[in-house]
Amino acid sequence: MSKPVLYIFAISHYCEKARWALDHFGIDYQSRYVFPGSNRAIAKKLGGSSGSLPFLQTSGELIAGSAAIIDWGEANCGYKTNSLKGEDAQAVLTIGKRLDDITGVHVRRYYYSDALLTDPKSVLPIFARDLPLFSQIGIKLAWPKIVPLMIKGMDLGSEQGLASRDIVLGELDWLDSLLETKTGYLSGNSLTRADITAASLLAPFVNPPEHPSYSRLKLPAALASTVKEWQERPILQWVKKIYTQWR
Ligand SMILES: N[C@@H](CCC(=O)N[C@@H](CS)C(=O)NCC(=O)O)C(=O)O
Repeated sequence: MSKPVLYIFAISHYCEKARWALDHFGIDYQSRYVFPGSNRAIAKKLGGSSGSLPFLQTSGELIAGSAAIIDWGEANCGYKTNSLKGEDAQAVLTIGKRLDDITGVHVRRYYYSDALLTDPKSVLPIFARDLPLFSQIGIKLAWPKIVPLMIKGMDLGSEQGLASRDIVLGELDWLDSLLETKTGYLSGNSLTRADITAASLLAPFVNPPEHPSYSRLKLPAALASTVKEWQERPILQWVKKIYTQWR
């Protein structure tokens, strides 16, 4: 069987979540970095209905979305000891769903609302770095056209950025409270998919050295200064620790 192919954007925290889980499961796969905007055409060509990244092409199917990729990894890794289901699988899934639907969306909108409006060039290197050479030139030329499409697609703006920041703050409070059980994990006594999800989706605020792509992530000044004030929060300290221990 040929290796599964994971289609990703280097900057995407959802892509990091799927990649980390596949690494954790010990699955031998190939990463393919995607030119922004071409993801939908690629998905369509491969028979997928959603073009959002990440998606995973296996020998039999196209698996769309980080949560479904983790389900697939869990079913196909063959090592019971690597399971990310946790002792209370339903509680783990419930935490993961909120992280995916709320936390991750607003971390992204908060970041891009500042970065793409005030300093769009700062976002380019991380998208460009891993593309084939020809596409690296192409993305530099196309960037002025890609930026407004991203702004529209994600409903970015200064008001939206502030609204997302407030939502993120509520999410950090919630996550701080989940850590109060002192097991070192968000649910139960072992690493679960909820931990990988939380750490990946908050990684832009922590920039852990173990992250495969964030050496290129540069936060705009205003966002960087807010995020600096948050660094001592239990959940951000925990993200650092989880990356060091598990990534
Ligand atoms: N909940 C989804 C979110 C995926 C998502 O929003 N992907 C973004 C990148 S962070 C994307 O591909 N956006 C471009 C598009 O949808 O065309 C998951 O966990 O996979």
